[in-house]
Amino acid sequence: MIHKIITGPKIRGIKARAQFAAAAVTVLCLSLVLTVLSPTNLQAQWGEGGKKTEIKNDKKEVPLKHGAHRIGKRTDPEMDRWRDYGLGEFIHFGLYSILGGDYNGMHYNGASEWIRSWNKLPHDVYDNLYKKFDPKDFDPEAWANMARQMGVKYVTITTKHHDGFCLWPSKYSDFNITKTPYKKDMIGPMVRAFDKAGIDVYLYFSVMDWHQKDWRYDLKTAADTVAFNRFKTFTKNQLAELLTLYPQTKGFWFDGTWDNSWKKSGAFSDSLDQYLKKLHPGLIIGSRLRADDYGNRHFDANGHLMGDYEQGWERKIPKDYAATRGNDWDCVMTIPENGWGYAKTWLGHWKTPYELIEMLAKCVSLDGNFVVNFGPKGDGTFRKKELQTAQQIGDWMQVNHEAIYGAGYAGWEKQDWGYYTKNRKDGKIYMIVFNMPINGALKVVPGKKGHIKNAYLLQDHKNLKIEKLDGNAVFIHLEQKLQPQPFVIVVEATMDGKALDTENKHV
Ligand code: FHN
Repeated sequence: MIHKIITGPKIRGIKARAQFAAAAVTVLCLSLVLTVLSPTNLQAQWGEGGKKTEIKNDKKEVPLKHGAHRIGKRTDPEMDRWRDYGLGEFIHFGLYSILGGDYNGMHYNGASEWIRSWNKLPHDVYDNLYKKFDPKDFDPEAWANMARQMGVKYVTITTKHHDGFCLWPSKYSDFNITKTPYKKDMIGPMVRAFDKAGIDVYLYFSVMDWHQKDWRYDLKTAADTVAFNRFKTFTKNQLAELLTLYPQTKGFWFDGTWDNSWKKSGAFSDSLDQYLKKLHPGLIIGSRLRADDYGNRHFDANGHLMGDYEQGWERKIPKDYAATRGNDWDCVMTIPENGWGYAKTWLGHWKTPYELIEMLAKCVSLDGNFVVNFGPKGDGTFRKKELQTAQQIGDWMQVNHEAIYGAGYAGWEKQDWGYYTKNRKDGKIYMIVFNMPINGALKVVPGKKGHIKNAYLLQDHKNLKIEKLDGNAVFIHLEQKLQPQPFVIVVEATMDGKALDTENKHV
């Protein structure tokens, strides 16, 4: 455009030419200033220590109609509450729970909830499983109780997985629970039981729906587009239905949004996001729902998060704070290696409660929530191993929850003994210790201006000896032999650069 202004019009007369040149230079300078100062050209870089530095980026932002709605975190009370959860529970329950990964004496090696896609199991056999769906021993209060004892603050329930089977009486699909021998709604009683137990409820919803004839993986023909438009309306109706039936819902956990058909529907998913939030103010939706104008998911073409938190951490945890890009995020984790629905046989390694607690500590230390998945059996009860895992996590949380709830990234230099977390409100620092050094001395290097004032064990509030090292680093000495389980030390520190007399201090 500037090029056009300079070379385009024919200018007569010296004065006019001089005026024009001056105007062109002004336009050029202004646009340069705007380009450099525009927020789109100042990007945040996240480094260890939680330092956010603005870096200049000459790359121009791509204009988008359906990009991120916001740069930076949501700051409303609903999202603050989400951020403080720390620990969550995921539940995968559906028709696949009946088979438990086995069919006709054969074992399916994939995740059991995907068994319908196995070429050894005919689709019509799977789709008729609803005739056998009768979780007689389902007790929503018992499910909520187990979650409460485990110490979870939120639960995500599968309302409909990829197979399209609805655990609620949807008037938009016949493939729903009322057609089963069980007949009754399962989602309502679950929502109410969890809500009563003080656990926030999120609804898992798979957009991809293998049962709907209008579902398409891609849109290659005009007929595909027509069918998929019907599918979009169906999806929107089901979601509105869920919010109407279960107003306690705090958010949706979307899945099955990776196919081209959905990636080409960025305008629709954008409007759907806005529609649902209007219908249900405060609703929380992660980054799996939307696609931008170019089909990018999670992050738009300019690298901005499209959603209220990043939802890409499935069975993996960011390696450090920089990898989180300073966003809200959650990690969803299976207890066996892979597989979310019930599998009669857990092949391979299954994570121990302490392994899961270490993952929880790592997630919270990096400002994320950690969500452990459970796959109840077809009769509606949990396998023993899952009950024991929940119980042991709960026992640990009972003593140490202070280091998890309302806590996040501390910004102190990571040490090999474990993870720091920091309470967002009072700034208390927690050390969650997993690897005890042989000399019983835990090195702590607080941020530049930090000075350790006091340290005590969370489990019994016994004060610990602090030994001063170089600079403001210290050793915290454990003088008692602790159980071989993760424990927490609470650290009180000043962060204003003022040193306190802590040398060899027994407090
Ligand atoms: O395919 C699903 C899988 O079955 C499970 O529901 C997980 C949970 O995060 N999500 C999908 C894959 O991303």
